[in-house]
Amino acid sequence: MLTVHHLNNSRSQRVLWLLEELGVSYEIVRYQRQPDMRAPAELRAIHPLGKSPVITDRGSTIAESGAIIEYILDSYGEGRLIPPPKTSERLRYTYWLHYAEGSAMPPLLLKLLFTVMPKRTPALLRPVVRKVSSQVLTAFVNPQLKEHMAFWESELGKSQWFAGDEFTAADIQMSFPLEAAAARASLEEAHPRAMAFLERIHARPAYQRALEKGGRYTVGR
Ligand SMILES: N[C@@H](CCC(=O)N[C@@H](CS)C(=O)NCC(=O)O)C(=O)O
Repeated sequence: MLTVHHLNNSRSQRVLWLLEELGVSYEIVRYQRQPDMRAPAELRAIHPLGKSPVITDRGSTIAESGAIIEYILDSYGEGRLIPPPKTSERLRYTYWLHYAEGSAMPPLLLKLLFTVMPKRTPALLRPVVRKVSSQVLTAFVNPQLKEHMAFWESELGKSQWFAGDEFTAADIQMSFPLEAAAARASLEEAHPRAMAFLERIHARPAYQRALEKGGRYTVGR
């Protein structure tokens, strides 16, 4: 049976959600984040980078959210949640599937790191680290996030889902950047379509079932 190696409160929530949308049976092996938020060492026994999500199925180990989504849809999708090939929707789908981790997440991760860093610095060094972090955020990270969020807002004005009028796995992949932006980049300010997207996905029964299976998920809530 397909196994999801699930790190609590992480991107592997998306994989649970996809499997729930498709009605595929799966089992969960759970891993708990350490106090420093890193994954425990046991996850490295499954994949050398020790990141989540990772799945194992039919003798293969597959890491990286986008690759996992492709594998699951190829193996179990029967054409669901992906637009037909050679359509403009399929092109948009492929774009968002890659963009989510390739372009949207890096500035969101920088935002998290430079926000948290001063809090975790010894008191003596904290004023310097706070100043540097604040400069990086102001000059580099926040302007980029602003552009990305405006881009999502504009794209969601063309259709209610990222690849077109139909809900697809690209929306599942894009959920994490939007949820992260709502949690740490003030997405709620002046991005009503993006916030409505989040409301729509959170109302889906499969999203709710995945939450029950995956446990506490503070990025999404
Ligand atoms: N681009 C990768 C990112 C994987 C990733 O960074 N996962 C985080 C969880 S959201 C993780 O495993 N963090 C724990 C750690 O780095 O130790 C993907 O989408 O699968």
